[in-house]
Amino acid sequence: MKDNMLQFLYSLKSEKKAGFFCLIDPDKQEPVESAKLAEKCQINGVDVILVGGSLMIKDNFDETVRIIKEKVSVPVLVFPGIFNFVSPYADAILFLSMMSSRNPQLLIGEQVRTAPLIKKYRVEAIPTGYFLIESGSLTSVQFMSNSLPIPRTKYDIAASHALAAQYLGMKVIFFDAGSGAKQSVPTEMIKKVKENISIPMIIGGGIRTPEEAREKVSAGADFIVIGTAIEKNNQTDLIKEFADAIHS
Ligand code: 1GP
Repeated sequence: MKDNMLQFLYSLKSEKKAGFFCLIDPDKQEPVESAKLAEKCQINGVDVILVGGSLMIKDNFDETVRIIKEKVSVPVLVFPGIFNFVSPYADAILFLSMMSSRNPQLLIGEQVRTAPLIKKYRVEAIPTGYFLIESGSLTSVQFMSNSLPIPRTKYDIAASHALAAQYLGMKVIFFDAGSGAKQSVPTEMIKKVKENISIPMIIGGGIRTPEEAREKVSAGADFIVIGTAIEKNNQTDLIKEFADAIHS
């Protein structure tokens, strides 16, 4: 499975209505707790575990990925937030360029720093156009990236960015309102973007309920990322409800 993550994501999309990604932030708990959460997610219908965060203060990233990999059989992908990093234990990395930003460090600088490590560890890199969307309040990713999000009512700007990502060769795009966002990516924006591109779209940030997740899938989201809602309300039932809403 290690060499075919992109293919796995494409087939996930064709087998189920959409894929369910759970985001685990190593800064929020000890590695053993992260692994328990990942196991619970897998049992209750999560398709992919993402590991990452905006700060990574605890210096436990590799250990977290390693222990999660021991416990689950679903793919474990690195979602590096804004500062690219990689783990030899991961199945793949979402190799991000933050294309909503005009900060060169996030468009190409971080990638140059990380690329040799990806080669060394032989981790699959999935070229991902990453877009931060205005969410009603200042999120960690916005502050840490020192860049403006795409305004939430400017659908044309969003669609043009997504199309540029596709023409530049990105295999997937990620529209993110930021972790714990007050408002998730607008449903209308997802519709407008999907009309313009043919690559899959990941949607995350501020999705709190299964109903909201279902709405994003109906609008065209191919993959849904849930972090905070699961982390705060670490309940089997809720994870299952999210899985049902996303898959059906
Ligand atoms: C953040 O999209 C992810 O980058 C997940 O967001 O924590 O708000 O679910 P939440």
